[in-house]
Amino acid sequence: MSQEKPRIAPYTHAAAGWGAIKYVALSLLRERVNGLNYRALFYQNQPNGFDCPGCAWPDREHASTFEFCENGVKAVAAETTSKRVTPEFLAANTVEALMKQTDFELEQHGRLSEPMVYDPQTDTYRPIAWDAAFALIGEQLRSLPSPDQAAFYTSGRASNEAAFLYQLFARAYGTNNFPDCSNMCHEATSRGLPFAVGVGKGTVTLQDFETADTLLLFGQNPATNHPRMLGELRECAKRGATLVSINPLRERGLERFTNPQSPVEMLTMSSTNICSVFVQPKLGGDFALIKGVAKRVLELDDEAVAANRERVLDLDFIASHTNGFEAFADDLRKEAWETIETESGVPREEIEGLALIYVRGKRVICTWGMGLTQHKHSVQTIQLLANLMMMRGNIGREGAGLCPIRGHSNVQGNRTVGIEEKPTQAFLDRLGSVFGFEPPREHGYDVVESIEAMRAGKVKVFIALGGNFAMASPDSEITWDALRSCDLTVHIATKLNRSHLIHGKAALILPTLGRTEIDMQGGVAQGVTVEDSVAMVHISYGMKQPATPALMSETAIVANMANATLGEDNIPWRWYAQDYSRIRDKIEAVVEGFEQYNARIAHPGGFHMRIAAREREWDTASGKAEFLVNPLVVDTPIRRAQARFGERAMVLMTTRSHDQYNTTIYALDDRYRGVFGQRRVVFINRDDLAMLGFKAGEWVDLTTVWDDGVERRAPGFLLVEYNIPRGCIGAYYPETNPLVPLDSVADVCNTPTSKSIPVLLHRTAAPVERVAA
Ligand SMILES: Nc1nc2c(c(=O)[nH]1)N[C@H]1C(S)=C(S)[C@@H](COP(=O)(O)OP(=O)(O)OC[C@H]3O[C@@H](n4cnc5c(=O)[nH]c(N)nc54)[C@H](O)[C@@H]3O)O[C@H]1N2
Ligand SMILES: Nc1nc2c(c(=O)[nH]1)N[C@H]1C(S)=C(S)[C@@H](COP(=O)(O)OP(=O)(O)OC[C@H]3O[C@@H](n4cnc5c(=O)[nH]c(N)nc54)[C@H](O)[C@@H]3O)O[C@H]1N2
Ligand SMILES: [Mo]
Repeated sequence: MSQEKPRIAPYTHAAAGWGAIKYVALSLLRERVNGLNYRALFYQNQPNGFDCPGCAWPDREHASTFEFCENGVKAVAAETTSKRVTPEFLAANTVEALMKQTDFELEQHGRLSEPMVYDPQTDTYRPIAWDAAFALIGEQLRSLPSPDQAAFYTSGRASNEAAFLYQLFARAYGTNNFPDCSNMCHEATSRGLPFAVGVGKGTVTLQDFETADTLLLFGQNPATNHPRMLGELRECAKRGATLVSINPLRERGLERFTNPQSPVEMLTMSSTNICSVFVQPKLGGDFALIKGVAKRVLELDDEAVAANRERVLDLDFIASHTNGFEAFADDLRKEAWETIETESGVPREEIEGLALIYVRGKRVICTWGMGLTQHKHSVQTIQLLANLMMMRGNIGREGAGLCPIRGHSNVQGNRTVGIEEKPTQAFLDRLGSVFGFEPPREHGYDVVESIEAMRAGKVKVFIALGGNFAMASPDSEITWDALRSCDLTVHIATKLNRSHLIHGKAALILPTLGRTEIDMQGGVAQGVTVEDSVAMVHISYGMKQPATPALMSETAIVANMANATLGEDNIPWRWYAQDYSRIRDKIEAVVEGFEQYNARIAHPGGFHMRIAAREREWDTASGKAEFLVNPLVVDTPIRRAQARFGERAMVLMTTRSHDQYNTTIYALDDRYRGVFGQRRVVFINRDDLAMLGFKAGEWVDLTTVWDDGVERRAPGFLLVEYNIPRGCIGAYYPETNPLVPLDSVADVCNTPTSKSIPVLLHRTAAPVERVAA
């Protein structure tokens, strides 16, 4: 598959279907999977099985027959591979040599097998006993002049139990420095929505998808990133619901879909059309677009009043549940259509068409992904989307609501149980009183602030519970320097990745169990709990023997780090790690919504965390949902770049290919976008190719237009003509992270603006290996 010759060939089939099945067969073969893996797959998202480590999309009651998902299969195959990173392998390969390998190659070495410590004499990692590793961590942390010189990163796969113990450890130690993957992902959702509707989560459940008649899908690519969601969308489409994709790219996966679970569709080679309408704003144009739709809704309401027809606005909802509608309406009336059209890149007729679809919908769900959250004005855009939904009372009733689509399988749960650099005082009060200590009150560092603090010598110890910080973070060179300036870096991980190679003066790699593996503590197999994108909490049990006997669970690693640092006089860390139900009891005592936690997760499918907004209760300062007014800003980094370079300055989005999971590269294809055997491509509009004097198939370097005098260059990308708006280009992450300036962040939430970077394209020669091939 990936080893095939690089080529570009547009995809003409439906998404999923036989292509997905073929991929699965190949990925199982490639990972030299044995019989156990089929068993592992079978138990994925089953009542007594493990939660899929793939994504945070919910399951139907966890009780359906095997839910087939290509994404899940890839994640499980990657975790259950029979290949191992052994001490011999690491002794034979210096860090310098490993740095020359691609991320794809690093991934291929398999599972980490033993705890390892960096040896500067030989520039290799060598084995270390668990106790010695924990002692090293304890010594380093205790020797810091201030606990705020340590940062505790989390990637969203950690279970509630591991994450809760981890934040307790860091706070008992004395800091709120919790950079996490959310800071780079749905932070705009988590920070923006509470001011609007009182909660930073979605308001729908899976059942709402059964009765929704209109779905607006903003900026996400479910065929690749949430394949099980596609099954749900297909059911909606079959029922006759109207589905609209709002995305600069016309993602193939949203056009047609063959359900691998439907034998009839598979055999007859038929497929269901998913989206009937495609709106293609320019990158970052959603704010203006949504404003236009809202403005048109208001106009339609005015017309209804004039013609004495039924009102378009939900006046009852607005009157009894919201504040600020008049100011919002004034703002909409003042906005000129011309500005809306220019800034969104969508013609007025299309915006009016979208408004008509919206108002015809009796039950509207809107979903969104990274296409909305990774821009300068993401928070404002999401608040505006909430306003649009509130205009017609589309929140807190059946079949309608807000639905942010989360990434990592437990990223939402991590926040719920306290992975949060800006905790509320109420949370800290409860934590302190339950465990008998005074937690730190100052806000801690997020991802971007942690990198800045490392650079400034203010953070000296960096600990990562999962993830690949060096590759996921922006401004790679600066981030790497920051990590290298640390005294100690610690990575709790399942597989080797580049973050392990970009290390501090001292460095540890601590190998841990994956979701699929049996977690024995005190002679009893432990389950861990996770919260999905729609706030369902359920338990997950591993099914497979651990990859090696030396692995330790994340929860046990955290408990041992805490014990080595703080001792057990106040908190019996290892006693908690002996039986995870003890941790759940404490989560219940500290975090609202976990009443009878242990009893309720015993129920198949788990339980739903209460979302007040779903019941039209608003946890805002005023007790009402708020129409927040945000101006349309035209002075953006992109505009400033265009002022200097004219239309040659393009906006770059960094996005995922089909065969990757964030920084993990499974293979080199992006099937639905027609890219095979390669990743260094850039998607560009035909007219922009002509304007720049380039041809598809030529090669370019990309440089960022920024004003700090730093040259940011990503070399060697193949130009691919694509259906993308003019002035916009797309390329894959993480290859393009060196282009994202550290201080190019979203207002309010500090998320790197990975989907809107001003860049220039420079002609370059084809790479040597491509010329030779
Ligand atoms: N197979 C696989 N599954 C995954 C992941 C993975 O890497 N691989 N990652 C997981 C994680 S952590 C996450 S957060 C999710 C990410 O899942 P998505 O949210 O789908 O993330 P991206 O692939 O970055 O794609 C974003 C989509 O937004 C569009 N877009 C870009 N800019 C804009 C814009 O300005 N406006 C609009 N309207 N659209 C825009 C792009 O064209 C693309 O279709 O997936 C999760 N699931
Ligand atoms: N330019 C650009 N940058 C981005 C994005 C983008 O769209 N564009 N997207 C952002 C987003 S949405 C996110 S969420 C972040 C992702 O940032 P991260 O979450 O930090 O990155 P991942 O690639 O998901 O982490 C993969 C690593 O996690 C480890 N791992 C896997 N499973 C487990 C497990 O069960 N336990 C433990 N302890 N470790 C495990 C493995 O070692 C693997 O190498 O990247 C962000 N960065
Ligand atoms: Mo994410």
